[in-house]
Amino acid sequence: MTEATFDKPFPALTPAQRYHLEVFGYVVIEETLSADEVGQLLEAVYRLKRGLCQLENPLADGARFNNAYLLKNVPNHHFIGNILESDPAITAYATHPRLVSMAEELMACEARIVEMNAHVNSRVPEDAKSGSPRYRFHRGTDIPFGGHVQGGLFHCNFVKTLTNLTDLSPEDGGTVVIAGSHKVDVPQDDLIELAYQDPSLIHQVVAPAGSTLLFSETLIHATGQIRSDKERVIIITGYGAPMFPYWDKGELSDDFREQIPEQLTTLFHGKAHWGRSPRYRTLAEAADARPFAMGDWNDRPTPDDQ
Ligand SMILES: O=C(O)CCC(=O)C(=O)O
Repeated sequence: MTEATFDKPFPALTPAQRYHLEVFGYVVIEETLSADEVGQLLEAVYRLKRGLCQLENPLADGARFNNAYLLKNVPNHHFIGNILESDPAITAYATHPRLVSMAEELMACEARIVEMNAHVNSRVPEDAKSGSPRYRFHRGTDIPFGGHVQGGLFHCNFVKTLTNLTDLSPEDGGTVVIAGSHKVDVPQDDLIELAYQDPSLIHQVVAPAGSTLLFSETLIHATGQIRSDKERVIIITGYGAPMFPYWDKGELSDDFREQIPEQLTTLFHGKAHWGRSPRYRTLAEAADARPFAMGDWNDRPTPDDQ
């Protein structure tokens, strides 16, 4: 049973995509964004990076540029945090009806945005020399706390939609994950060690620009290793259950808050309540294939408007 606050497809994933997500803890969906939408987001991220790089102190304790700041500021890696209101195209990405619904399907509840950031990174010279890459593997939540199973399907209360804005060939540093680790509750270091012993267990995102990696934050994952000369640009929204806080070291500005339409209240502010508006599907259910574009973030129709 779905209780939508704005019009979104449900289920958002095809049975085969949901099965892939179930088995591996992630699924990559190509063409979630059009070439034009990718272009708008790429420009927005580069504008932010330029603006931030002009600040004397662009880190969290310094000044902000369009409310964003740098979480990492080294020549080959700019990690830009708190970008939710930094550009209308970026806000549109975070509120994209299909992407929000994909997140809700994995969480099994209504979504609240908990973090929003972007990475612009390129090859680290020392990395290119190492034949067997080591990654900064991590999880965002643990399985007993973050996960649950209902109707035979795994769900997690913290998930991400990570979209690459540049093409990713195997040399271009796509996100790496330890396939299936999202529901194997044994010490994380043991899983990491066995994955290094059998690298076929490490799956890497290789996909054209405009593809979205949807994953459970119980899945062990990391930034991949760039071995090409290409810069990688990705944009990420983290979604949590509606009673979760926003944890991106940021506050939405008053000006932005005033523009939030009623049907997006939970998505931006969450809900101070235990009710999570459950969202479950069966594997047999076909995807709701209605087309949804990125559109304007503050002009999302309600289901009744349709
Ligand atoms: O850079 C990446 O591909 C992965 C990002 C990541 O590890 C995260 O968002 O937790």
